[in-house]
Amino acid sequence: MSTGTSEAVHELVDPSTGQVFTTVALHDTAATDGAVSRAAAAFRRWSAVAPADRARLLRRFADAVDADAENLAALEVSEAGHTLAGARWEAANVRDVLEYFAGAVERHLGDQIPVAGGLDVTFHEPLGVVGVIVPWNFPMPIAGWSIAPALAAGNTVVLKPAEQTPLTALRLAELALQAGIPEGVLQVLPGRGSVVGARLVEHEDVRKIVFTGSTAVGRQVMAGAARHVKRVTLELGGKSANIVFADSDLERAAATAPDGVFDNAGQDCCARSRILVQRSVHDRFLEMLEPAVKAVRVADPRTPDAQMGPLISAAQRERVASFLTDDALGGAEVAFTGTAPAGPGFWFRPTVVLAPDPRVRVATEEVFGPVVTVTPFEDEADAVRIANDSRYGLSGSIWTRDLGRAIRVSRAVEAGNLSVNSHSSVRYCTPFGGVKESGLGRELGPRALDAFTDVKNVFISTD
Ligand code: TXE
Repeated sequence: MSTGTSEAVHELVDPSTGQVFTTVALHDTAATDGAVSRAAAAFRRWSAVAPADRARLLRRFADAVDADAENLAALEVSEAGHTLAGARWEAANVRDVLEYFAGAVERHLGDQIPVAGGLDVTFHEPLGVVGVIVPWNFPMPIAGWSIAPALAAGNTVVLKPAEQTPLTALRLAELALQAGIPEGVLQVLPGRGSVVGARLVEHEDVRKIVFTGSTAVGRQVMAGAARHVKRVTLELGGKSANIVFADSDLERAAATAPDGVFDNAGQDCCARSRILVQRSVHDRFLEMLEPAVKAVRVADPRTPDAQMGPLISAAQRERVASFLTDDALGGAEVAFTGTAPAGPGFWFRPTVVLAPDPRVRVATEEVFGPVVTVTPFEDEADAVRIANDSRYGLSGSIWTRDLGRAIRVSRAVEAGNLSVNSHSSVRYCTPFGGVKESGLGRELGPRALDAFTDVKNVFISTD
């Protein structure tokens, strides 16, 4: 739980109503230092707990999350504007990730290396206090993706949620305590990025930072972490391509393209926000895309059939709209839009932009809203060239029935996570992360524990 002195009281706004629904105390640097010392003290005890016992506690934590799933989902809907269906999936994802890493830690084996004159073995040592800085777009699962492997490996965590969305993380910390995870092992500290976040980055006793957020802040985090040679994992922005070849199941590609980009109102680092379509099927694809976009149910996220909710804030809505002015479009044009409620709340209509020139701003910068560009390409080489002409490299999709092409293009596109004939990017058991300015390191999957441990080599002489 959060403890320590508070800097200010911060109002939380429900994005679907625009109304303040509760307040939260923001912490200051002194409170951050206090939390780090408690985490450092707790680390000495927690790292000494046998992996099997840590795993048992994490499974109990997973059960507590499961039992509280409806409440967690409701909090996510209120603070982040997620659809109820999406928020339920997120609570289940946190449960799954806790169970997965409870299982993984006992299989995180060291090596025994053949050497002369003795025995050489390696150990995976926990790092110490891990600072986790979480954004507002998927606050609950992103918290879980660090908490689970960090704690499983024997680290302690101080987590700073985004200013807009602290509630699910605070609840997770309560559930951890209820499950028997000792005090100080997981602390959640709501606060400003420039205060609590920056302090975690600069604090000597924080041995690793996991940061998810904008590339601009990610760069500062990496620079700040360098001072103490702190380990970093960075999950940053994206501008992912959805490449549709003429030989694909075009109907399916068009029907699913809205899911690939409008999930969470496009506030998704994996959003396939650039559709690249082979020129020979470009017009036919657009004809099929239009009804699919118009059918997206943008509605009160608490209604069971809502497929897309509001944007996180009025500021985000302004930011998204700023990409669609004539000046910003620079020759690109809005082809059609879906529908959205009139308000109150921070609604935005799913919007499709024709961008024959892929270098215009709306087709190169991360919009982080329900806006997708459509650009034609000539052939495979052209598709790969346009897809890779980006400073980002997080995810992407490739639609084709030609297996050889699927493999060739998957190898050629510069991204950490690609899907063929699908838009799925995230599974707790597979690695996730970006290349280029989309980030550094991988979360989730079978090797994630490596990122929360250092290898120690020990040589034991037999002489
Ligand atoms: O992100 P920030 P913002 C992108 C997306 C979005 C834009 C801005 O394009 O429109 O970033 O979003 C904390 N030291 N993504 O402004 O500022 C902050 O408090 C340490 C993509 O919300 O990067 C929050 O907890 N921490 C992304 C977290 O960093 C600092 C998800 C992210 O905030 C800090 C979010 C500092 N100096 C935004 N300043 C994705 N990869 O999905 C801020 N923070």
